[in-house]
Amino acid sequence: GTLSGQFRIGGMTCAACVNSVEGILRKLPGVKRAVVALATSLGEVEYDPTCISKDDIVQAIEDAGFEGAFLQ
Ligand code: 9UX
Repeated sequence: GTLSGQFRIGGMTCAACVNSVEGILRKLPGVKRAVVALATSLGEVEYDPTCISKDDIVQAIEDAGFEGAFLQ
């Protein structure tokens, strides 16, 4: 099955940041869809929890130099 998670992303200051974060997320194994909004600093990811965890997704965001935190 697929789960959906919303997260806050810190450190995005231009549209290229958004493209970068979306590209990173979409390349992760188990991520089916990722959309990120600059204006709200929010993102949504659909993922297969048997392949990847929320913590893994946050770690990938942070490895790229941004701050990531899943919302409840
Ligand atoms: Mo824009 Mo983001 O020049 O890391 S790409 S600030």
